[in-house]
Amino acid sequence: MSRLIVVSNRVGPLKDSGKAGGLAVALVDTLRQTGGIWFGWTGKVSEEGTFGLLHEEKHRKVVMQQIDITQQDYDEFYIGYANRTLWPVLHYRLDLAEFDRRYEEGYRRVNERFAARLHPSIQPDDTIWVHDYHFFGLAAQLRAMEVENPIAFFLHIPFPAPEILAALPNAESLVRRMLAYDLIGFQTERDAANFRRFVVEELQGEDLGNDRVSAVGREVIARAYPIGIDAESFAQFVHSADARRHMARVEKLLDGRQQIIGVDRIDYSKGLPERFKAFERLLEDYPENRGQVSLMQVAPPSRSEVDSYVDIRNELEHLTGHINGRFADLDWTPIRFLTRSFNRKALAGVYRESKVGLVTPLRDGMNLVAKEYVAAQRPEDPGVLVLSRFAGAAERMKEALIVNPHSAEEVAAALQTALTMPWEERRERWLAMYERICEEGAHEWAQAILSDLRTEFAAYSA
Ligand code: ADQ
Repeated sequence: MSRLIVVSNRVGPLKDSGKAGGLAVALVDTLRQTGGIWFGWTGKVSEEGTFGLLHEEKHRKVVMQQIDITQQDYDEFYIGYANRTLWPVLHYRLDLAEFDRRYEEGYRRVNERFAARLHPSIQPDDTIWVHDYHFFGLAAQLRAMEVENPIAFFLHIPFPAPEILAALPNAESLVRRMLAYDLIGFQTERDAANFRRFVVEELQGEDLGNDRVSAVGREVIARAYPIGIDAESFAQFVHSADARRHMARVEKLLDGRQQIIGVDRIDYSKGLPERFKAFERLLEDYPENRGQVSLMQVAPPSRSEVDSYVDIRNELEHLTGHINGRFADLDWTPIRFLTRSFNRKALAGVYRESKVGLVTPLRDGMNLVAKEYVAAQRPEDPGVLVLSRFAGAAERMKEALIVNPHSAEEVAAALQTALTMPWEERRERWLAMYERICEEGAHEWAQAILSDLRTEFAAYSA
């Protein structure tokens, strides 16, 4: 099998420190099978930027290569185009999107520079796999440098309907450049279909069937590959000392009451204010839960350089104060809002002690918290997942209680159903989801993409 090169904005860690997410572990394992390179940004800003030192670290057949970017790249490419333009547009939030020519130019410049720095490491037989919205243009830049290797792309976030994407001033040229990839993977069938529709409708391309489209002299596969987690390992975390310590703390805190858990980065796509209001609605519409059920929301801040992220944190603090002020009692706090992160083992313990997993993004590529919550449950007494229909995860987790996160009334009713669900039904729903997430794990996901890419490419070049 040919050597693999993975490119993503942030890389690693190469060694499983217990902090690495399932995705990082799956990618490192995949890289180890063939040997390879994981290429990306150091996370640091320096004067030389992409012209500076190539930081290299090797561990068991995998080389991690990273470069800095300049302050200007950081402002225009990372904070600018990636987080202020693409992230909101791809999450259907045109109201929050900022369009600025400098961001667009910064994005193109950084894609070009990353391609130029990666180029000397590429050998003729390598397979290349690029990740996420930071690098839509990377393959086009590599092709311009006469790289003919098979190149796959995977988009971790949604790909919106063409009617939404068309609002992006350079949408057509962005998608045209994406056609330089050989295979483009999406989280859901809907995302893949949106992409194919864009190619047909906006680029006058052709739908060739079997997830293929052609336009501008290129033919690509645009197919859904829903990302998974290593569910069995995550389930094992609950037996760790860290998990047990956290379970004991939560148990003591709850003292026989029930807990609903939410775990998300603070991000407007995650529907957090709507979630808090739905919990308030639960206490209004079903007063028997007052004093009995609390919501724990674990939400570490992210992207604080972007105003809308600061606004949402302020709004959440305000809502927590309002709801707690309205309902709290001597020995019961309705909402616990924790702006910190936990290691993955501790998190598994917190999920397990929570009767309901509440995952209500307004839009989400997949949402791995939904899968982690299911993996961490007690088989003999599982909790219930309440899941937004707008999370990619909802496409294959139909046994969750599926809700419209914009309706406080509907989410409150689903929470009440979850809190009172009989054991047989809880167990049946949980088992169906658990079995499926075990079958559709992170390794299977990576293998499916790479095997389709290699098969296609072999057929094409024969
Ligand atoms: P994210 O938007 O980051 O990922 P998600 O899929 O939920 O969303 O993954 C978040 C991860 O961070 C989970 O593994 C979760 O456990 C962890 N996490 C969140 N808060 C935490 C905390 N306080 N402490 C510890 N860990 C925490 C993007 C896309 C998603 C897509 C993933 C993977 O937006 O839609 O599912 O990539 O493709």
